[in-house]
Amino acid sequence: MNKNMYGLFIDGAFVKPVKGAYQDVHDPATGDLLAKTAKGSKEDVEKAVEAADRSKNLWKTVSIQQRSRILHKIAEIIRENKDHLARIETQDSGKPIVETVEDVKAIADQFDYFGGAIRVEAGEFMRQDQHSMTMILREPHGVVAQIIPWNFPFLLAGWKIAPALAAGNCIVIKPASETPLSLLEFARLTQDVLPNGVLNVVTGSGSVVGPALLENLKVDKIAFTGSTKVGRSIGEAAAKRILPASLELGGKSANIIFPDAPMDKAIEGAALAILYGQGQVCNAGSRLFVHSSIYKNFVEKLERIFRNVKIGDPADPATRMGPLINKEQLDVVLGYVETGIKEGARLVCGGKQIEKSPFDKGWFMEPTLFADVKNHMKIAQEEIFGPVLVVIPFETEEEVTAMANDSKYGLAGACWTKDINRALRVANGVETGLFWINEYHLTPSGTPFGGIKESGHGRENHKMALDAYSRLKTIYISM
Ligand code: TAP
Repeated sequence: MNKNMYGLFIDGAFVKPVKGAYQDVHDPATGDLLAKTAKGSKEDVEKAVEAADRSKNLWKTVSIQQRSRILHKIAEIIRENKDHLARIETQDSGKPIVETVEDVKAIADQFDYFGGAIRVEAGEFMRQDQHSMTMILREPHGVVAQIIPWNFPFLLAGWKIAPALAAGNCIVIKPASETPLSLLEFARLTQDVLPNGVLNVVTGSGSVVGPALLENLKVDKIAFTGSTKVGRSIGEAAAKRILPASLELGGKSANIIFPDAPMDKAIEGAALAILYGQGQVCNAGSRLFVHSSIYKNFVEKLERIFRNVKIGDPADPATRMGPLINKEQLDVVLGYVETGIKEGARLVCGGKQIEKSPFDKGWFMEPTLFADVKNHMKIAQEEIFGPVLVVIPFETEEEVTAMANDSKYGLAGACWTKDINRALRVANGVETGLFWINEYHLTPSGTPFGGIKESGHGRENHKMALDAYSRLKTIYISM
């Protein structure tokens, strides 16, 4: 296989897909062909699951100390290859290099975090009285299937792989068809560190690989990050098999600006909340609520930022916004712009594809700002997944809390104010899995991440993810 042709990673080696089919992977900034990756079939999934199943008894008996050391070793490998991994991620996803460098660092940290966490979270022991005690043992599920979206291909894979390995599971993981390369490179880089069969990567279409994983009776758990639509179908299929499922899904997060906010930071934060990752971020601050007393001024300042964002070659460290992932996504986002105009929202700036992009091709889009939006409008209720911010004025804390909660989603949110009492009241009142005060987007390892309502359930990026990747066995002893 040539350098830009990837097979499936099964049982510690790259192998050709059973049916010999491959799919193209493109650079969204240029549209150029980057690589070809295997189009996995049901038979390939079976091979990968078999490999994981064969290895599970070995991996679960590797001592906690040794597993911990292996996770720290993986962290080291990621750091040694950080430029390579970030460059691949940028080419594959169009995310600016300044962002992918941070993602890669965060994943190295994630392996260190779980390498440490498993040593102290291996189980519990309680003496009930002089004659009895309880032991709680952490056991791995066995074979876990993991499905990853294209918006944080490496970061979200790392958030799943690290706790699953730490808890002693073997993995079959499927990256998004748009962005498989960083994960395949990760498999190659860790080939000599992990025993064969412990990590298997099956590329291919979600509608083929996903059901094949769900139907395979040797799969003991499924973890999915992606759209609410696909997540719901996975949840239903898992429920039929009583298969444990973690679902990290969509969002439409509220970002609330009070008149006493640290204003410069809040304006920058409101822009970053939506423009980071071109707005293709599940927890993007895509619904901005601004108090009416500062509304006009705030929107004008945001407009200035939006009009001056450095959009360009994602590989250039000066670039702050790259292209959207593909034409389909661009069309979806442009469709929402039309909807917003029809609904009567005021388009302040943006709204169009950038034809004159750095390469005169690719899927670049102008940062887009809608003002005078009503919370019931489609553009305020549906996840757009692009650089489109809707701004909604509000009068009172109660009113804005109610509007923030008037959403089917509940992933993240934020408020900006110098009044800590108010900040905590709002943080308590907003129905969401994660809430920032005077900050946005930051999730260092140890910050539980996950949603409520239609944003899914389960938490990652925290030691509690070990529970999702474990079966807890309680042994009660009477003496
Ligand atoms: P999806 O279309 O749902 O795809 C996600 C993954 O599922 C891809 O690997 C996809 O494969 C696969 N898939 C597609 N159909 C499937 C099926 N029938 N069965 C099993 N797997 C299937 O989402 P996306 O467009 O890649 O990602 C964007 C969505 O992810 C947004 O809604 C975003 O909010 C959400 N997201 C959530 C979070 C968290 S932590 N809550 C984080 C990031 C993103 P193919 O690529 O081959 O289609």
